[in-house]
Amino acid sequence: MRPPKLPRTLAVAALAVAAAMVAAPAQAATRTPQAEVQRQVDRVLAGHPDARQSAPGTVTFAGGAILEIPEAGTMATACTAGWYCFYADNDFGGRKLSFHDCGLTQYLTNYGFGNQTSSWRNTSVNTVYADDNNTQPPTQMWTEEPKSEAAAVGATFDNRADSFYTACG
Ligand SMILES: [Ca+2]
Repeated sequence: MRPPKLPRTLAVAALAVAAAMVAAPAQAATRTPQAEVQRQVDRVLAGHPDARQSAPGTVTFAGGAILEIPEAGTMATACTAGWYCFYADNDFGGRKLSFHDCGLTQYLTNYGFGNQTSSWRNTSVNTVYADDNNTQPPTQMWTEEPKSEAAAVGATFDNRADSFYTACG
């Protein structure tokens, strides 16, 4: 399979994430759900020196994006008003990655979220265009109109989004 064409900085970030995953220490046989979430948070932080943990299960990145990792069997908190959110699972489940800026292209791959998105919610006035960068040229997939949502992006586009452009509303 052809590797995604990404700027060099993205490739470096992806390598850092991969290295952090390989370097993860052996795990105890049992752990609490909270400890499991913290382990995942630590893994994300290891690959993103500019990021910080802003709450339990929550990482705020230097650019302002926020990743929330819910405990197994639970949902992430609601998508903050005025923001737009990508979810790793259908029905707004799993990890949630939130943004609120507009007028630029951003890469989900910078946040370990490439080929992950299965549902989304846009509570902002902006319009978001999701792309798959694993195709040449990139494939424009779905459009997130202001104040709209999709509990499932559908089989064709599931786990394919790599980047998005946000038009200011
Ligand atoms: Ca997914």
